[in-house]
This record gives sequence, structure tokens and C-alpha cells, in this order.
Amino acid sequence: MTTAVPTASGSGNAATAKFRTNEVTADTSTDRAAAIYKDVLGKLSEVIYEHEVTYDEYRVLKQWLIALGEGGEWPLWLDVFLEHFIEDSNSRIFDGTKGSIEGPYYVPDAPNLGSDAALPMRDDEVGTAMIFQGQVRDLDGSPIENASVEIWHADSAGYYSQFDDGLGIPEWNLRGTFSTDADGHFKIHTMQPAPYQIPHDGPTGAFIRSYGGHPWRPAHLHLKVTAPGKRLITTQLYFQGGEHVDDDVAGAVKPELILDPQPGADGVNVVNYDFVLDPESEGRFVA
Ligand code: MBD
Ligand code: FE
Repeated sequence: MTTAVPTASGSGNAATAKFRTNEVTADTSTDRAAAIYKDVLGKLSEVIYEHEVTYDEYRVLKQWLIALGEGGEWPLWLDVFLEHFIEDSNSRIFDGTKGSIEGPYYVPDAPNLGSDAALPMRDDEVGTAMIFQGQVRDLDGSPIENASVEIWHADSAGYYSQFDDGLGIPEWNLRGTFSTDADGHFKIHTMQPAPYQIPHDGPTGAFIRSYGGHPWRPAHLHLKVTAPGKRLITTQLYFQGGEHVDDDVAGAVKPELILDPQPGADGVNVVNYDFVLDPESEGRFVA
């Protein structure tokens, strides 16, 4: 295992490169774009007048924005500081399991491991072994067979595979896709993750220091859960009593998303969490 710390440009440039391969479009009308643009600048102007933002501050902002882009840190900064508002605003109307932000380090198409398996990990992977298991159901409480449960998380040093600064972490380390069995169950064998510092040696770190903040996120698992005809939920799960559960730099903790693993046999922690999926057709933005 390494004791190095992920660098913002190393992980950020990989996140930027991956995100740029996505096709992204939105069917925003000109009227809607005009309304949003007007409100964004209107509210920004209120802040400028209220705080009498100086020319020096304006020039610092301009330099910082240039550096943020050049360092590949837009995905990092946006997902830490803005994504939670987008996620929360869009998910308030749903009844199933609460969502949370995706963050910059998701990779689609992780290997399918069936309903009960260990995540790919190194022989010397550091951490406390943990079994994370549960059931996927619909709103009526019926188990869903063949639901897809994708999971990804950081290693004990805070690295995500494929965003590892060229350290050579295996491609799919601590990433996998599970399919629920006939009773809707899945059972994932992994390592309980540790509290996590977002990369802070670049402009995102400078931003955090500028307001006297900290770069910590609580230990977390990332998940995407879906099934045919069901709404995909992207979420995260946290750990009861863990550091920074109450002051996540990314503002992405919800009380419904906290796990409380218990020591089981052979020093393995065990925790159950069930997912409830909304039907696909529900929601404001779906025809
Ligand atoms: C992460 O692992 C993460 O989950 C978020 C939201 C931002 C940076 C790193
Ligand atoms: Fe994360």
C-alpha cells in the first residue's frame, strides 16, 4: 500500500478526461435559459453590492477560475460545492431511497459479480473487512430480482481506481456491479472505507483554505441502483458516529443514508441496507 495522497491534478485531469467522453445535452428552452441566466447574474450582483467585492478580489477570482480549469479541477469543485443542491432539488418529489451526489469518480461498466461476491481488491488491501448486504424492493415492498447494484469506493489512502495518479492500482479495484437474486438480495464483501480528504493541493484546496474550511468527507460508499422500469438512484452511504458525518465538505450526507455496521464472525463487520426504487415514470422532468 502507498502512503501517498491523491493530487488534485492527477485525479482531476483523469476526471475531466472521462467526463468529456460523455455526450451531454439538455432540452432547455431559450425562455428557461433566459430566466436562469437572469436570476444567476441578478443574485450574483446582489452579493457583489452587499459585500462591495473589490477589484483585487475580482482579479483573484479570475486567476483562480483559470487555474481551476487548467488543473482539471472543474469536476472536483463542482461536484463538491454545487452538485448537492442539484441532487436535492431534483429528488425531493420521489418516495424511494434517498439519493446523494455522484461525485467525480464514477466509471460505468464495472464487472458484473453476481449477487454474492467480493469486490476486486489487492492481496494487501488495507482496512476492516465488511459485508454490506440488503434487498432491493419496489414501492409496494415486492422484492426485485435482477436489480443492478453498482458500488465504488476509495481505498484506505483515499485513492479511487482509475483516478490514482498513475500509481498502478488495478483498473477495477473496489468497483463492481451486483445483480440481486430471486429474493432481491445482494451481498457485497469489501473493506469498510475510511474518512476521506478531497484532493486539496490545487485550486480547490486554495479555495477551501481561503474561507478557513477543511477538505474532509466522511467515509462513504458510492452506489447506483436500478432495475428495468425503475428510476435509477445514485446515492452514498455513510457510517454512524464517523468523523465528518456532520460536516461533510461536499454537503452530501442525509440522515436516511447512515449505516451502523456491527462486528460479526471473524472480525468482519456486517451491515444491512435495503433499497426502494421508484417507478421510472414518476417525476417532474419525465414525460
Ligand atoms: C469524492 O470521493 C467524492 O465522493 C466527492 C463528492 C468529491 C470528491 C471526491
Ligand atoms: Fe467519493
